Amino acid sequence: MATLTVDEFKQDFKDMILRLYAEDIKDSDAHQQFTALAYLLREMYAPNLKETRQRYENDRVKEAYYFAIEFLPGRMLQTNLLNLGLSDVVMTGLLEMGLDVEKIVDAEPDPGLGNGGLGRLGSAFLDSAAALHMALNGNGIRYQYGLFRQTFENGFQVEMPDDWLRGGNAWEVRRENRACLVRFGGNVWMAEDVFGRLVPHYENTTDVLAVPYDTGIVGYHNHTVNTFRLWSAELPTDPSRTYTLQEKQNVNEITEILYPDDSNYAGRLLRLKQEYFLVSAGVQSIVRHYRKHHRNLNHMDLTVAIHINDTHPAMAIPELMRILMDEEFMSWDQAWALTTKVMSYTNHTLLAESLETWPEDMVAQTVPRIYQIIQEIDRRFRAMQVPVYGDDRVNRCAPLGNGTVRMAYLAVIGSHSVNGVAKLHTELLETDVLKDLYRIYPEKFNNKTNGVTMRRWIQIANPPLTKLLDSDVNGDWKHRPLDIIGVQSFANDPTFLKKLREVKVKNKRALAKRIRTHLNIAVDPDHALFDVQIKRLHAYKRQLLHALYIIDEYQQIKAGKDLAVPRVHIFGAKAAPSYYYAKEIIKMINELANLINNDPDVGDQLRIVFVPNYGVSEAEDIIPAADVSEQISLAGKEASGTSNMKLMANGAITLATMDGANIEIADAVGQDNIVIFGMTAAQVQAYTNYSSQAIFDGDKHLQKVVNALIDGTIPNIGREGRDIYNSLLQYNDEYYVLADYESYAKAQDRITGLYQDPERWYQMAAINIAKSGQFSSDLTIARYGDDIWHLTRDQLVN
Ligand code: B1H
Repeated sequence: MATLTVDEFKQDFKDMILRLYAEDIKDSDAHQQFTALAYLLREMYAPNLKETRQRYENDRVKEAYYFAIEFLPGRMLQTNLLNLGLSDVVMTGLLEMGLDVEKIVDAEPDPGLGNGGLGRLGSAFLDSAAALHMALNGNGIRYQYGLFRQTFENGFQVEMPDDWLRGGNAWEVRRENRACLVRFGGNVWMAEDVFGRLVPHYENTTDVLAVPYDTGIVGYHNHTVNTFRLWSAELPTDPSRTYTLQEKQNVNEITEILYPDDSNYAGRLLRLKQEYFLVSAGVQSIVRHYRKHHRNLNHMDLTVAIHINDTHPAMAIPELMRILMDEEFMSWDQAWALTTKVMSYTNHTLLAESLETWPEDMVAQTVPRIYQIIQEIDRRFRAMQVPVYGDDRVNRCAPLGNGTVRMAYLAVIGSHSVNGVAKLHTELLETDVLKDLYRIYPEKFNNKTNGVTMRRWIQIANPPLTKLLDSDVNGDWKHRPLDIIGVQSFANDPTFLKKLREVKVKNKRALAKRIRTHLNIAVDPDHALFDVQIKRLHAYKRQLLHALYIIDEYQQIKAGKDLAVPRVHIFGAKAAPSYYYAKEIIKMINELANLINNDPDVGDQLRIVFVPNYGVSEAEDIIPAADVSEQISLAGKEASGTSNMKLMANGAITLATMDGANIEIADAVGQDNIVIFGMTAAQVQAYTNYSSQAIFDGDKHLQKVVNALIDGTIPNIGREGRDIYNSLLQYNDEYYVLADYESYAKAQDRITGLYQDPERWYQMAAINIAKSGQFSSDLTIARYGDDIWHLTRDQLVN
């Protein structure tokens, strides 16, 4: 923790503005003020960054490297202030100088280097590891453009480039001295060198310079600052060569954009290049670093662990094999033993369409040496396993099949650990998606239920709740997440529940104000229930189910029946630009919003707010104000979910199917404190003769709701309404929306009933907060460290 008085801070800040911009504070703008603050903080933690690195090196501390094609760090100013223990001093100083703190915070670009939960999880893990003194480093891509910025025009999603680096990035340090070369394409053949060793010979390759940019990840109130390294592709600086403009473009495009497809595999050549670029640069720099202190790599597994986050970085396996054999001259067997000890893999999805399979010829042309190694992995896997498990099973799960490289199988075979991200998800991996490999390697499989960092989602996003917990709850919930259980002892204390209600109303008022200013929609924070669904737009997540219920409510009002509780339905969701159906859902919800928000018959009873450009920063505004958390995916489809955890920790009541981590939330809070509906995963699996038409035909009420999509009730959705209607009826409703509708509507009615009894409602909220500790990413990352990577850590958390 840094020590600094308010006056010292004010002086330092003034000096920094002068040094950076040759200006007085009064002439500086919010972005300059943010930048000056960031530089000040960086100066403060830089010594700790250096010392942390040196400590790991000198003490031969085992370090893990989290390889991920995406991260979603969120804004870092408040995180760093909190972790350095400087929030109060700096806030006070800024206020005394008459500066607008909120404007300064908002001036920091929110790096959109990920699509959703997968990227956010990686960033939460880095935050938690630093808090626990765990040596975990991030390794990713420095995309020049992050996930697109979403706006709505006539209700349609419009995508704009996210030029997040335009104003510079105050947190990063470019380290050209640590750059390395990544080789693509060309021809490769094996031939003996002068010592008679078999080594690869390359011709006509395209070499790309990978330049690292490092950002410090500051530990919470400790001295650890870990490294988050992002790689940028540049032309090599070979003075003997000149490059054409086209060549320059080919290189630069590798790290230009993030692919905007969440849970969907596109199979583009450029994406394959991104994956190998990340992996090769990352593994090379790890090996180089290790080599500084070791004569050979024989015992690398004792101090290095590499984690493959989803299959995107799975080529780390053949890449490490390449280096061990081609550059360190290890035998295959020795290299393979080492590689499998170093590597571990997390699977994040059960959806067939998101499992990566690259065409073999594309891999052969793009990374020929890596392809050779994958072929050899495949050959040896078959030779070893066919005699035991037979041709059929081995064919089904070998790394190569149907002319493709099957990345998930490669990742499992090349790792010592494979984990799913919630209990149900891991179970389904074992019994379904990866069952053949589970049969062969049962010992590799384990579960690590996801988590969220309570520093960002409670301490930063929800100061009123933080204050209440600090004043009323015993223990040390900020360091020991499970201590938040202390809230449970107040579950029957009307005074506490009243305070909890005041916290929620305060947050709802703040959100209502933002909605009013930015979207020009009036919502009533004092009476209406805020019903929140925030996540990527995907058919399996079933925003449509939620929307159908809103149509139902609207029809009720139009029929002259008032809602018992006024509702504000809040959506936040980006659709992948190429995901046509998801964009139609957005258009439909926006038109429904337009209709409902402007219909005088509705009065104050119903609102829809579709918050554009949903991301980490928007989540920080919405989550503390949520009453209801919609987690309504078709059971068996959502691997875990993490917004469910953030929302419960902020006292929202979960309305959920038994899917992903919802099941564990239900176990934690008990059936009385969550609202569960719909089919279970087993019921979905067993439901072989589903006919959405039959359900539709048998339910008059449902017919009226669904027909609103096509009967002109909702203006301006001629085509979209018809397409959505057809998806439900003509195409037999792939995600069982109609099958679950009745159960969902009843669950919503239960919510309405519960909300009318505030004491009961806030009792439920209190229990949800009390039980949220187990979903802290501090606990999750401690388990990764203990069970998978074998790292040392702070023992406070258990
Ligand atoms: C999750 C993805 C994902 N699972 C491919 N898979 C991507 C797959 O760019 N791509 O190609 C991007 C993302 N993301 C999510 O991971 C799950 O759907 C959530 O249920 C889970 O909570 C989250 C973190 O484990």
